[in-house]
Amino acid sequence: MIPIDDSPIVRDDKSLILAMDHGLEHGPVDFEAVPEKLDPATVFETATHDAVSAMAVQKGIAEGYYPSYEDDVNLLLKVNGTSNLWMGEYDSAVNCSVDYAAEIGADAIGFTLYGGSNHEVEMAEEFRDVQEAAREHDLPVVMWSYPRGQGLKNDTKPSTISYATRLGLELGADIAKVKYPGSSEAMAHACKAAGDMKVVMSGGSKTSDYEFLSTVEAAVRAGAKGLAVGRNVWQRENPTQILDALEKVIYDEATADAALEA
Ligand code: FBP
Repeated sequence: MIPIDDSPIVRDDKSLILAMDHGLEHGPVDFEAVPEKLDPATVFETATHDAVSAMAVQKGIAEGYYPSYEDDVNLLLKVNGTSNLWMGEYDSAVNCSVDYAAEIGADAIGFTLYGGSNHEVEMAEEFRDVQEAAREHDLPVVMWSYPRGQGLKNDTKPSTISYATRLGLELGADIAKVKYPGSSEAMAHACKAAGDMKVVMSGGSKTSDYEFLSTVEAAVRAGAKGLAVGRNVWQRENPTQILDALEKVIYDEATADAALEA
């Protein structure tokens, strides 16, 4: 097993994962304000920025676009996902095998686990297969750890987010991606609950530069090892500018103010 810190998706102990699986998870609605981003090549271009340590996409986009970017972008292949057309209890279809992900050049595997869903048991069993296959290929596993489902009223409650990171640790993820629990203190507890596993913050819907960078700063200060972000980067008019600032906040641990002034 290769130590996670030796993975190309980690730079100086941190990661900035640029996610673009929204066309599946949310539908084309996320691209309405930025119709040019419907072309995945535009987001792969953004992912060539030095700050981006991996780009997270589904199989079809990897097959079609990754060959043109494999020298400049590290691929995080998301092996499950569900559309917003699905109206049932939270679940995520496994739509790519780890063997095939490795064959098309993945540097890491991504998997969504909805702890608390009525489908948690099957999802955890699917995760077992994915995690063990990933170990065979020496590929790290990033868990989108999103407690959701009938019993969960608030998916960003501090105790829920700490439970989410702990699930990642105990089920064998290398990195867990979780929602920000609302404060640096709550994030610190979630990172502690993760033991030696890395925690990255989930980006969320687009906010102002300052609000976004301040939250990332607070998460990093609390022990988060970076960010997995989509809309807050590629829905912006100038993704390079926000990536320049994120590079400072994440890797240099600069404040949001300092990153914006530079
Ligand atoms: P964002 O930064 O745009 O939230 O993207 C990160 C991500 O996890 C995507 O990989 C995924 O498609 C989306 O968020 C899921 O969002 P939601 O939490 O709204 O279901």
